[in-house]
Amino acid sequence: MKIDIVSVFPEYFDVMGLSLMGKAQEKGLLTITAHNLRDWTHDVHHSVDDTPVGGGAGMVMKPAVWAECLDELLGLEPQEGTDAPHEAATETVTATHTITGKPVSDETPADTDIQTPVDTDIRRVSTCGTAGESGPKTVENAESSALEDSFTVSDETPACQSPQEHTPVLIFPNPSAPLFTQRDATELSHAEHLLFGCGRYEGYDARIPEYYRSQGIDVREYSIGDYVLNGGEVATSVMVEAITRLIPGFMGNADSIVEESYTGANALLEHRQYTKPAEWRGLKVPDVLLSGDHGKVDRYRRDEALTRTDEIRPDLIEQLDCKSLDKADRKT
Ligand code: 6GU
Repeated sequence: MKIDIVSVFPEYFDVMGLSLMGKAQEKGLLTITAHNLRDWTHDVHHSVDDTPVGGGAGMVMKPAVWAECLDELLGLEPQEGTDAPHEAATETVTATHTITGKPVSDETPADTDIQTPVDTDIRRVSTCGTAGESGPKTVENAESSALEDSFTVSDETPACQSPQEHTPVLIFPNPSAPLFTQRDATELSHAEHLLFGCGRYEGYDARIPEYYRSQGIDVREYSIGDYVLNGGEVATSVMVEAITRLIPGFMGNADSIVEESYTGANALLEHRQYTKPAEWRGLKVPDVLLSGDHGKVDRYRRDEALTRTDEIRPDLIEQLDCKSLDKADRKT
């Protein structure tokens, strides 16, 4: 899977080189590239926002800058003349960087990022190599190795489809959009290319998603919860993590994601977990979990999941499909 993220703070995504997400990139299952939206501006101030039409507080992100960026990353023809005319940028700003499992400073001179020209075509960018590779790793290389890997782990992947044949899914985090759920994460984990556009300030011009939808692109807008964040970066990180952990081969232990506990009509909160010792600071692990009787353990855990869900998230109980309940469940 290839993930492009556009933001005015691409450094937010440096952490994606860590832990399982970093390992997945080293394995070639995943390529994440964070781009600086300001690389597509042409004025000396690299401005990306303007005052809201109709008045009101704050600033709104301008459609023209986004469009130049998204046209390029989506592989669409640039629309000459429809956007504000531009002079060539003279200043170099923070450049695109591919995030790998290794800190950039380990293997690449610190100023490599900053020297990338503004008009860089990301599909040709070579940035830092990953451990065990001799040459620099291009996005294209990473992508083809991702494809090879996914053939070995999943027979659902159709053969002989070039990546260009897959239009990307364009995702805009937006606190006023429908909630992002496990169901969305599962669906998007099958995509080959995701492009996230992180808004800041009071948001982005509403015509941006509208335009790309009109061009036949699969455009999604999602909120991650009922609270307000400063911008789409943290929401994007949340969605990327929820999606990528479902990629076949991503998790060391495949069992950990079999449950898919928030998906569909069987969505229940998980039962609580314990490890050893059986008694700690006077608090005991429930006896049944020590009994060695798997049937009883399963029943106990299922009851606990049902009771806890009823207490904490009654909305999930209401959505439950009655057919997914057995006789013993109904007693609980
Ligand atoms: Cl997607 N963006 C922002 N700015 N705030 C949020 C959100 C998104 N989801 C919940 N709060």
